[in-house]
Amino acid sequence: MTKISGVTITPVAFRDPPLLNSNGVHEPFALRAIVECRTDDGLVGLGETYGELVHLDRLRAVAPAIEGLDPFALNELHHKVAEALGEVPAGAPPARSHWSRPAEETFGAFEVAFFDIQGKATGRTVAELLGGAVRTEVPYSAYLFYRWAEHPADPGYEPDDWGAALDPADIVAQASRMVERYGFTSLKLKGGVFPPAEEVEAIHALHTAFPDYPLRIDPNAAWSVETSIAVARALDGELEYLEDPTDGIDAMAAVAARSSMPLATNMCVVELSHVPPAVEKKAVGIVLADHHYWGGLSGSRRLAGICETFGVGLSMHSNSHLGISLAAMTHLAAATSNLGYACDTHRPWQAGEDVVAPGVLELRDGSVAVPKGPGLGVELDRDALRELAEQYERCSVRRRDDTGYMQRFDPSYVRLRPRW
Ligand code: GKR
Ligand code: MG
Repeated sequence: MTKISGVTITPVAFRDPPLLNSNGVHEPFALRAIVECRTDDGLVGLGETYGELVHLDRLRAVAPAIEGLDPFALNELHHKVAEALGEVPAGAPPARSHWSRPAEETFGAFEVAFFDIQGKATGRTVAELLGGAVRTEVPYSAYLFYRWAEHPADPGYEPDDWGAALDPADIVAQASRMVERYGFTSLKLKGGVFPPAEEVEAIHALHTAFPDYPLRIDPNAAWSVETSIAVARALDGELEYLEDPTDGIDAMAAVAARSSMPLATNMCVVELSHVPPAVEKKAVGIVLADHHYWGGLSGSRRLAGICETFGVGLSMHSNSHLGISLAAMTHLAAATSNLGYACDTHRPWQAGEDVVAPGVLELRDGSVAVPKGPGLGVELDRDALRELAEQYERCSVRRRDDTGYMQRFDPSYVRLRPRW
């Protein structure tokens, strides 16, 4: 029987543009951890997750504990992760009822690598292992950001050619370029950056320029209940959904009760215990799945089933990521029939750096074709992995800190929730 014989965790850094959000601005480098699980018969399974030190420590604490495991034994993997993170006493019977978010995150990174091995061992794609693809192409949404043209304090850092986006006309220009280059057919604006009236104008401008496109805005809870209701009124008839206008299930429920469009979230429903109150209070119409924190692909499938049961819609969240994550997201979305919305992805902001070999995962007509090779269907580019690992060693970022980075340029900046 195939067994896990070794695990390598490699932190990497890739260039990230100065994208603005309600917490501040993206630093020049985004961090990821690349997980490689090797088997005694020569297979390598890939996973990718957050690269901050706290995550690396957890991955490294778990890595020795999973050696010897059968890569098909996902329940045992659950248990080993919880044991290694001190969430269940060693030797206690396996259970997964009340896992913490850190445990779900750590499990998710290894679970994707295990699925990759399973696929390579059986000649099946991950989508097939998840029950079979119900779509061959997975639609993604253009993720529009207000942004600066370049990182102000990094003279050696070559800026990308997207330029600044600071007003509605810039956002329409950014959307046009995204649509032209990648064929996106739905648009999401990261809000919570400028006063709500300006962001409402940006959505009006997008609606005028792209009248048939589903539009979303996500201010990451930068608005009060009153502001959220006013924005929802101003955008009546223009939004596919309004994502996390305000903070917490109760506040979201108050907004939902007085808004015409559904509310979506990747903030107030992020673990199982949040689902019952959110459903009971009718706080959200759509939950964004994310295998990085919903307990991997199997945990996300469980979430999909719960959403289906309660008539809640399902979309997919993204953070800055590389190709292993995009492959996992694509297989998951392909095999999840009730995923009814174009998924989020930060892919266009990635400036061409990746740890997977090019050729698969191209964004065409707004979609990524499900990779056909076994497992995730992507190949690790070892030279690129080494380069991005060296870039990690050279760069000073060790923890994402959008607020601290913004304060370097605007010392008066404070993180406020709600801000308006
Ligand atoms: O990349 O700035 C960003 C986003 O704001 C990200 O951190 C969010 O987690 O995209 C995410 C979201 O939908 O909230
Ligand atoms: Mg969001």
